[in-house]
Amino acid sequence: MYRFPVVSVVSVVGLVAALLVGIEGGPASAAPTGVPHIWPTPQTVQDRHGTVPITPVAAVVAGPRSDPSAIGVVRTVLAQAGVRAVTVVGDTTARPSAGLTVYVGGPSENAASGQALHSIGVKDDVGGLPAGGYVLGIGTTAAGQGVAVLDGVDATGTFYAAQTLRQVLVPGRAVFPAVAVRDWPVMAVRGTIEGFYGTPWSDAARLDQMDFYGAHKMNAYVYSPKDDPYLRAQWSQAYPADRLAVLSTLVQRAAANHVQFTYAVSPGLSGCYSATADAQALMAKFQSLWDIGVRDFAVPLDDISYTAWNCPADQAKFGTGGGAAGAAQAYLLNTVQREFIGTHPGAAPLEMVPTEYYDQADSPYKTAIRTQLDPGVIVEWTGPGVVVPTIATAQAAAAAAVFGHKILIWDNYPVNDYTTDRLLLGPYVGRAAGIAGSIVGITANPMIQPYASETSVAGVADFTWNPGAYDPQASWTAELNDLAGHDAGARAALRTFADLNYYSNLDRRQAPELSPKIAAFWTAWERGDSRAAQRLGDTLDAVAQAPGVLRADARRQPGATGSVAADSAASRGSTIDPGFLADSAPWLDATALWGQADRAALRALVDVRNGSVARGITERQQALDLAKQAAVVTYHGLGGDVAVHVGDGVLDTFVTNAVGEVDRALGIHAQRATAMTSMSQYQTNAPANMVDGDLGTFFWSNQTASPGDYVGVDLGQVRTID
Ligand code: LTM
Repeated sequence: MYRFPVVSVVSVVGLVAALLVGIEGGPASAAPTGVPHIWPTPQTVQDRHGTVPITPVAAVVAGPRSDPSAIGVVRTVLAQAGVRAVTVVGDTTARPSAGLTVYVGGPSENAASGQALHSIGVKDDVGGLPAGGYVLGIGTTAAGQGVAVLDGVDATGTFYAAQTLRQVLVPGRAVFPAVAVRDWPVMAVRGTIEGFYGTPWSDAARLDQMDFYGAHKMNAYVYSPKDDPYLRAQWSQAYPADRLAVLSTLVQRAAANHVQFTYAVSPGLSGCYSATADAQALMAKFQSLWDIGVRDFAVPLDDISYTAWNCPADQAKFGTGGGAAGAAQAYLLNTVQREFIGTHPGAAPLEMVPTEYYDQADSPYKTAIRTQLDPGVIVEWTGPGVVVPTIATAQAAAAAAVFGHKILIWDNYPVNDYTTDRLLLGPYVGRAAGIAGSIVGITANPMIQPYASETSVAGVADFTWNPGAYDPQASWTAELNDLAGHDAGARAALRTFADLNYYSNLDRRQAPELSPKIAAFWTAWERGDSRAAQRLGDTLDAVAQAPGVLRADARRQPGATGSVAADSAASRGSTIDPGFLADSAPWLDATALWGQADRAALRALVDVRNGSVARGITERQQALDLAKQAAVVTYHGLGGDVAVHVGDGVLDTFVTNAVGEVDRALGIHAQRATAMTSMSQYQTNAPANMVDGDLGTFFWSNQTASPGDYVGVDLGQVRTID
């Protein structure tokens, strides 16, 4: 019997089966299947019309430097497709002549992949692609053998080719489409910055996020939680050994997913820019992280004062004002650049967050950064404001000019530390594709809730990879479906929930899918259309039941946690991620209550119109009681307790309007007034307090008013006010 040189475990039975299956399997089917959509959208996809069977026994051809994570993903994909045994063979030895063969690695990893691409008629033109680029070829050789080639320009590219292979698996069939994908990222840096105030993510959640980033071809994670004392308040203190050990596991997991783990330390609260000792302390901290494998470093200097120095020596050396602050920061960072980055081969360019991190108007501070900071340092910028609805091409270009350095956007979406009453689940929108020409990339600041952030962070992944092809709604839908798992009911429930948590500074619409249905109901209701209530009733039932559907879906997979092994980044679960449910718990609770409140209000309307007055009055009261409960569901965070908002302005307004309508029908002139606002609520100081007749309560917003915001009261009729 012919023996394959075996790199990893293989059974002799498996080898025999591989040959037999290959012979019996015959050539690829010619039936065109189309290629499943790949996220992020690749630069080029050539559908080669046909399928390649995934045989029960398959071979992986790997060179000595083939990316182990890519091999892990390939193994998982093959197992999902029903492959029972995988033989791993070397790239310079004889290869199997039958059965599906997957070549892992481009020219720098695998000597055989170029010829393998040639054998299926796909051009080997990975050379010249940017870092992370790859060619994925899947086809059938002249001899009828199925071949897939993961040809990365570097190991990261090969890993991304594996992620694409995962996505082109034709659902429910043990076949790959015949396809040639030539793909690369447009932006070099694509990721997140854990840079918010509030409860930092757990380490378990961080591990899961690394897998999520790898699966979405994101390559950057900046460790910068504001409430980790070792980053700001105690920035100069060394980590205890146990904490360093945990950070080390994060760094390794990041590396396995081809994510650069950036360590960011912020000395601005107490540091003295001119003091050699402080610069040494900063570099000693970096060294401790270097020793556990970190190669990317940042110094965020946001949210500190630059009018008050921490030591008199700084005033003496630099003077006062913004220009002096910029000069002082440049002085410290230039030391770090020269004495740490410059002396550590393999270190990535230093990143910094300026104290004026937003807008693109020139100032003495920005001038100092532009003219005095080492040109190799990358400057982070949040856009024309701190949390911005849009970033235009010209604005990014102006920022690059005014800061005079490479710009990395720190995008404050979906971060919710300034509005902890909300989950921001809407799509990532408002960034012009043209900004790619002026920036090195984007790191998005996510929510305090890591898993719930994924709905929009996936949009950041898609946008940064291929901004020209980015379709926010399509990307959002794909991610919601991925997050929900396979069940159609869970997918519908998750979409309903996300719609109710859509509002953000990027898009101030709330519940854009539910709102028009309610508006259509009122129009039909006023016309006397008797089916209107039935239609809306089904919709509101779906709202009320969505949390239960999602929670039941997660229970279908007992023992599932968010935590997965590095190579299982290849696949999301078949059910909704339990981490998402834990993150969303108060908002799910509120959704169920609001859904029931709206449903009761609708029933009251119908019963009163149909003459079942007693029942209608009971339902009216139920609606009000449920709404009251829904309005006080609380999120407990580091900053205190806040009543959560879900579908606000839509679900609550429906109860108010429906009860008002019932009251009018019953001849009750309660002179009810309705409160309304576009602004977020601080703690339990709800808009309804404006009209509750109690002068001791009030509406209080934690949001800075911007043009277009409103706070108002609809009296419902002309009334004298006192
Ligand atoms: O945006 C920056 C650079 N700094 C802070 C963040 O830490 C914070 O999470 C966001 C949102 O509140 N705003 C900031 O100013």
